[in-house]
Amino acid sequence: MSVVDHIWRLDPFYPVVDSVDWVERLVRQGTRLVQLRIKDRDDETALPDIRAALAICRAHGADLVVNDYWRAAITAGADFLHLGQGDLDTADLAAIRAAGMKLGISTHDHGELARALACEPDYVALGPIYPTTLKVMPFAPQGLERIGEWKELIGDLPLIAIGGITLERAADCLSAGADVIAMVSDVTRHPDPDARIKAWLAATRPAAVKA
Ligand code: 3NM
Repeated sequence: MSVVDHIWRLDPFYPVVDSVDWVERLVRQGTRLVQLRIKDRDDETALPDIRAALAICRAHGADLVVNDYWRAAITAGADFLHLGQGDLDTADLAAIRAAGMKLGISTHDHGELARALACEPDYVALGPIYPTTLKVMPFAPQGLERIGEWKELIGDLPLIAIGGITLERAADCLSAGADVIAMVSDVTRHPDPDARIKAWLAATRPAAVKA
């Protein structure tokens, strides 16, 4: 698959959620790209949820990205995997590639970017762009300029921006060079998540067409 195909395939609205219920709620409304980020399980206990989320996404024509649990992702036949830098210590990249999965990797500084690029990922995530309340982070907010710098460094690889991004901040991140906006709380902790999902979808359609 060429880089252009990647850009076409990755939707600019990329919510990250921790349950199959959230995946279903999102894709039923038209979300095209969603990450299942389940915490504190192992491959065996995560597998049923990964299978269920994958089936729901496929039924709705959406792409599911599995965070971590690469063995379960291979077993389930997932198409996309996301790994953090810590996950890279133990992941078998050759097995992941042999399974035909596309790979996204989190980065927070130049050293992590170099390590990620050496893995020949299919996308690179940069965070946290703004302060995030969701995850304890040893990294200061990157800011918008860093998005542009990362985009120059990674060239045509899709760049995912994450961390403290709200719908109101999304346009700035896209203008700065991000191809895709990932978020957790702006959707899942919103007082009216369904309305927020609709608003995100409406706001990101032009970006999807433009890409
Ligand atoms: N990864 P919210 S920031 C899961 O910087 C995650 O790699 C990050 O949550 C990174 O949209 C983050 O609520 C949390 O700020 C994003």
